[in-house]
Amino acid sequence: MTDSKRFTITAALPYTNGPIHIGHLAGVYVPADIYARFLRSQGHDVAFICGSDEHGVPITIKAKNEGVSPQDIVDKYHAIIKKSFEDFGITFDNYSRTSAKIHHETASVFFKTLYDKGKFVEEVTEQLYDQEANQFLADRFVTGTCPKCGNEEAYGDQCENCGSSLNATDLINPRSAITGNKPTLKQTKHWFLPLDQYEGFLKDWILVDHKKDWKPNVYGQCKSWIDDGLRPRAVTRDLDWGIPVPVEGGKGKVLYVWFDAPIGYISSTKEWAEREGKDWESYWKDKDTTLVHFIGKDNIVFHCIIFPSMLKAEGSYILPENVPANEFLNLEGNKLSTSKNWAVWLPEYLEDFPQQQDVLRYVLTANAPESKDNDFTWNDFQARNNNELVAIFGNFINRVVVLTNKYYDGIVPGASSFSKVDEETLTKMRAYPAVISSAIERYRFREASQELMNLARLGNKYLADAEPWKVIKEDETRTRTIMFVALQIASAMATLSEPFLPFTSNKLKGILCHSALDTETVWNDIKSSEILLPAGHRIGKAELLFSKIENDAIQAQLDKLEATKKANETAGKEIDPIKNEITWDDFAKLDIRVGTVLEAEKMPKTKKLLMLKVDTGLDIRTIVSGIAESFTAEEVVGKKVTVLANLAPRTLRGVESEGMILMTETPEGKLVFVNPEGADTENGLRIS
Ligand code: B3M
Ligand code: ZN
Repeated sequence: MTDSKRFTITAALPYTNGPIHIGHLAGVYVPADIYARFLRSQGHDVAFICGSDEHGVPITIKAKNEGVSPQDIVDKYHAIIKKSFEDFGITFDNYSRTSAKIHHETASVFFKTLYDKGKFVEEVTEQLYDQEANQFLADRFVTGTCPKCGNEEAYGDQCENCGSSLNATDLINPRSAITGNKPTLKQTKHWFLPLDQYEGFLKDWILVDHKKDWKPNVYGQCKSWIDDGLRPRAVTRDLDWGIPVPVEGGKGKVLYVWFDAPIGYISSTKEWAEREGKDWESYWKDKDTTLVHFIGKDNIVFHCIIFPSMLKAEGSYILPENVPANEFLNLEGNKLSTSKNWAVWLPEYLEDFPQQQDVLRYVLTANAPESKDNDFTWNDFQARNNNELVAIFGNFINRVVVLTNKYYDGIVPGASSFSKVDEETLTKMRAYPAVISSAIERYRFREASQELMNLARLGNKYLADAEPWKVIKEDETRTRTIMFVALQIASAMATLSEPFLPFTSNKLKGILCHSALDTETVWNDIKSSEILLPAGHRIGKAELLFSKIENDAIQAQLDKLEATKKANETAGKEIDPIKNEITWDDFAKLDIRVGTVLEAEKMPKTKKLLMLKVDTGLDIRTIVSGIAESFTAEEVVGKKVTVLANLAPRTLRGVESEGMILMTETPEGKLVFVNPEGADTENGLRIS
């Protein structure tokens, strides 16, 4: 860890076009919060900065779809997202928004500075245009095939599949997201950031200086872009929602959202500094400040290539020391998707699992997609809660607190001579601050969270082996020493768990009455031979830290996802295209009658076939029907059915089938009888 005077930690600004879900927490915000909390616990000066990303095409598309203004959309979701972060204990020092005046000013000044320094290339180029919608197609207003990876749903500015940053005119087979039309080309002026001119700087800064300390997934993406050759990128757009271009010729144009959004980190810092009476520039321009960006992998190019080039061009800013981007989290084997509602939304999680933010924080950290995409499953969520948080962490604390109250009325007993096991256990406990710190400093939060759980395992094992509930019958003195050691471990857990399990840590500090101690326990106290809970200190009563999650709670979540899947299948289901036209004579050939199923039986060795005896009013005949996966034989006996009576007989599995029962199939694949209305329809009545 650099011995920085201060840290500026940023977390990607979430788009305000919907609530946030577990993927956002796992990918960006929980690791960023762990890091910021840890740095504060070490006494560092930290500015943990974020805010809503309120410009960009997705917001205008959503506003258009809902018939409201973009400001209405951003106001709604800015509040929802801000509350979610508060609910989950994400401790931003400031959470701003890019529609704020301070951001418009900051971004405009930033653009103007680069403009006045001649850092942009002004160029009239042909851009994609939708004649019918009468507008240019930028970013998500256009989709097409990515020229790099073939993803057919790439956007005009970025391919989410391979992370490439694109110019809209790069897309193969572009289609307007507004009308679906094939775009035309139309001339328009934009200002380009000539990234090619920063190749040398980026090669040195990333490929040399940060070869060793940036995560391989981040370094690898940057290397492939730089090796592919960087091209000028337009940093303005022909749009009306965003920050107006503040120079001559900028009318009707706004700053590209990915030009303005990273500057949002700076404006949010300014807003915070003004409120707190601090100097914002020390957090962005002082060489003693360490800047770290927490993002998802789809934002790497913007945070490692484009924004640093902007900062370099402006000339007075520091550059990020690290950009520990995470990969993606999937949900039950499928990609998280806002549009498909395939997500666990944070507000809904809290409705279903009230007060259990730490369970989700822990599971998302323990399974974080730090080096590769990872899968969130509700079964794993239940297992980690029940087998680790309840059975190890919570169980140890509960036993220590219950026994201390039972044996000593809640007073920490004095220890006499430590046994070898006592000494070894305390030595192992004192090693955990360094072990956990080292993992956090290397952005290995999964590893760090498991080391915290190992500390709980140490306590659990120590108590299970020492068996104070037995020793107390013969040796009062020994029992006091055992409980003294166990209480020291409980106190260490209260302190070291804070970055990962803030709500639990707070509750545990309350149970142990940490506030009644002369000084707050800090990580260094645990390392040294400091006594964390001195003899005579009174702790509080036992309270459960975690509760078992039962199967029905998990099944309810799985059922919810199943319903979402079915809804998507229905929504996504194309209506079968109409068949070729037929003549009246063609139709007149069909003889369709009302019938009744008299008997039914499953045909042997088949999954789909039922053999039916049907009274058609003309006769009683055998009809073989492929409905066995939707109906049992019992279910169909006595049913009125619609029969195509003059269909040529066919032999199916050795049985001659005369005619066809008319059915339809629901989007979920269930067959349904197509039956004439009215219960008194006689067999044999003709349907025409
Ligand atoms: N709004 C988040 C995303 O791409 C994007 C991050 C901006 S950070 C400056 O999902
Ligand atoms: Zn691609």
